[in-house]
Amino acid sequence: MADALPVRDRCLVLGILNVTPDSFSDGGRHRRRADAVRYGLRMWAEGADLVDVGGESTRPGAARVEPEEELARVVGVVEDLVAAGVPVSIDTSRRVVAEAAIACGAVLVNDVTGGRADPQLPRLVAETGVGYVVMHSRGPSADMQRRAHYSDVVGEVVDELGRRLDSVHASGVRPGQVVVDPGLGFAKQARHNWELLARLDRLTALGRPVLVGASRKSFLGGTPLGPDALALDVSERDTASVAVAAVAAAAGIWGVRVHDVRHTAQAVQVAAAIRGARPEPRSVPWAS
Ligand code: PMM
Repeated sequence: MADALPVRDRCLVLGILNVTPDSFSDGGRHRRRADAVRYGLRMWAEGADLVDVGGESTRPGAARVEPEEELARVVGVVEDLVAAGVPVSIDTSRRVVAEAAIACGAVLVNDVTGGRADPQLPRLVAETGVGYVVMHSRGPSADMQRRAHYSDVVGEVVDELGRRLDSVHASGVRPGQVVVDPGLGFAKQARHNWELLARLDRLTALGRPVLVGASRKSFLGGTPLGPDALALDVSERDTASVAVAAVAAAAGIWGVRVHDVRHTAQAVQVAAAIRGARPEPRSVPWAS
């Protein structure tokens, strides 16, 4: 069984497709299967390398939905997108949902709990050989912001991700399957997100591909620019989101998870051109 982590010579773009009534930015927009599929196809046409389908909101304070409800939201959408030739990742922390999505052809599991919520999920990933995003978070979404206390956020996130990696490897997941993600906004205050973005090199030093999800998150709406501080509503954060994607891609990360695929696809190409023009070798530790 070959490990199937998608890799390109530039940062990948994962388009966000939340089939939920309550996600913070696109909740309620794609509740009907046909609408969700149409939107996924649009993102693919705009340059998404993967469409990341999720059926459970993880916004701070969100309550969990029943597994049957999550399944009903996502399975048909994954099925139709795969049938249309779109590479799909499934944003879930439940084995039962991931299993159904993989059976439909999903190639990546995006687990915001990094295997903490359902220990059976890493086992499934090991059995099937699909890619696996291990994201940093602390506790369930319902009360994660209470846990946003760090004396050294970068060091602690790197250590805690390292422990998650040890755990999923103990379940049989192979190193070549794994992507790590600092989990911006998950048990993080605004300044923690900025510090993590400033030290992406510490995350890439884990030796795994890195995914960053900053798109439209609230810390971008209050960018710390002193008297010029932005106070942007969620609908006004796409330019800041594209800026983060460009900077993160230039740092050599594997992928960005975004809402505005069209402009992000251009930004990652710009970053790839800059990286390609550098005199030093471009190799990244996880590709060797
Ligand atoms: N953020 C959200 C949901 N899933 N997955 C990963 N890997 N990284 C993230 O930062 C992340 C995620 C919350 O954002 P959304 O409500 O816009 O989907």
